[in-house]
Amino acid sequence: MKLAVYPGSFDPVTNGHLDIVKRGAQVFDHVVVAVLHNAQKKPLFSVEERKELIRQSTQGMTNVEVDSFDGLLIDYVHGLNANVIIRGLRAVSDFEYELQFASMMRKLDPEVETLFMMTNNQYSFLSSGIVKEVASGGGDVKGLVPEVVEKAMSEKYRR
Ligand code: COD
Repeated sequence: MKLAVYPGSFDPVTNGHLDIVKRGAQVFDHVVVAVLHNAQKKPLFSVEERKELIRQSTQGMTNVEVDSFDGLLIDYVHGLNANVIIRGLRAVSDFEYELQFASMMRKLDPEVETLFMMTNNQYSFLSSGIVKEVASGGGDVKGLVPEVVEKAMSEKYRR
């Protein structure tokens, strides 16, 4: 079985992320969307909330599973017995970090391949950060995030 891990912060998941999940699920038998549990960062959504939002947004994608991890990604990938990591690429600005990321992964385990999928053009400007910025100011994020995320963000920012 060809298993791939799509790791990220997903705070929150956007339609850009979901496009990568959907396309990844067409290439691999099984895709695990893995949410980083990063105690140092102050996320808008807890890990459980982020996982639930991804679960609701990937309903119907039968070969997609949602999980979380902490510590090193490579250890998590080994624990799943996976050998592919999916990453999304938006613009040239992503390239430097992603090259560093993929090179470090190869150094840690040459058997694990980091595979890049180019963003869908309509989502090339989209990031969780920019979506939060707009939503926190009361702006319209319709079409940029799933409806469940739109609702969850408006509840967070209303408080
Ligand atoms: N279109 C296409 N792809 C997109 C879009 C979009 N609009 N938005 C985001 N993406 C891609 C990103 O490029 C990325 O590949 C992925 O989706 C997830 O994005 P984020 O922003 O939610 O998550 P990141 O990039 O912050 O995730 C970083 C990790 C959590 C994977 C990383 O920090 C990690 O693995 N940490 C654990 C510790 C570790 O092992 N570190 C060593 C890494 S070398």
